[in-house]
Amino acid sequence: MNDLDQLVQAAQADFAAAATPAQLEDAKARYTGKTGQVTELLKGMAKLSPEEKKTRGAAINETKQRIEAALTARRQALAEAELQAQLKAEALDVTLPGRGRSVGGLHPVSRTMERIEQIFGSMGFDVADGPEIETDWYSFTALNNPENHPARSMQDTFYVDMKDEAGRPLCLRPHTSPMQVRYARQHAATHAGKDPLPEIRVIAPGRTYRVDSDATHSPMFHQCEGLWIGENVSFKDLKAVFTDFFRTFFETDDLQLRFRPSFFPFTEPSAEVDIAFSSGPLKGRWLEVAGSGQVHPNVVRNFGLDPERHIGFAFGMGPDRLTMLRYGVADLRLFFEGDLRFLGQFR
Ligand code: 2NL
Repeated sequence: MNDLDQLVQAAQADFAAAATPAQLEDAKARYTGKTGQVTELLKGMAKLSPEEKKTRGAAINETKQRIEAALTARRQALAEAELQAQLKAEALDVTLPGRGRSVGGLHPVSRTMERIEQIFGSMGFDVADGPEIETDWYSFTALNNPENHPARSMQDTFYVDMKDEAGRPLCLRPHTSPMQVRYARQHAATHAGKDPLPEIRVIAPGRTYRVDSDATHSPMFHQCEGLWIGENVSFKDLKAVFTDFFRTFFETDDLQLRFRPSFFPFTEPSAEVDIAFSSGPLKGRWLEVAGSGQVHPNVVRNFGLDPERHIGFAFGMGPDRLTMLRYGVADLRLFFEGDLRFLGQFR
């Protein structure tokens, strides 16, 4: 084997040993670079005779071509290997089943809220909405709660670390009544001097907060209160509204209603409202579904109205409990845990 064949073989071995494109380019420089071995051989031809130059030159050029062919082959092999490695690293398993995209749905309590708004809306009730952080006056005082009433205590009501403009305490509203007081006062101011005063017919659905937590009480729960004030609104209207509401809500006419005397500071007289189904799993059981009563004269006064002329009724019901009854759910906490295995059943 002559020196040129040896040089080709050495280059092939060197190129084969290069594991990366950078190493390969280093190896290339040792042969065909400025000071590479092939370049040196070409420089060495200067001292040869013209005859020798011809044969030696041709041989060196052929050697250079073989080395460059080996280089090209190795470059392609390295590029191919790199591509394969990348394809392997970034491989997608197209046989994996997709994650799927399921359709969301309304929370069962939201469904109840929408139903309540729709049914009362059909009876001419407006829907009021307002702040969840309320003043002591709107939460308790306006509603005829005595100064020392236990509902005002920190054992029952969540107070926040802020005060209103007058430096009075602020709390998370323990019922949605404050909204109705705001609505009624606004109504009285807007229609001041009108005779007769247009009726107030409004419901206030929303989140409410109390210090209480067990299977039937959540510190955050929902309430829907209602208010109807006019010049001739009585308990018989309340009974008609409730009968209509509950029969529509539960989609049955096989439903009885009864009022049980009760006490609330903001109504006088007051009554609990019970319903009983005459068929189905709850057949014959009296279920407490709302509190109600004729709005107390002091509260009417706090609306900015004259209790001698403007009378009516108010009520409060629990949409969470109505949802439990409608769907047969035994534990209230399920509604607020966010478990899709539970919530997905109401779509
Ligand atoms: C209950 C009791 C009730 C009211 C709420 C009310 C609101 C105003 C004036 C007078 Cl602005 N009353 N609301 C009246 C009676 C009962 O709720 O057991 N709720 C679940």
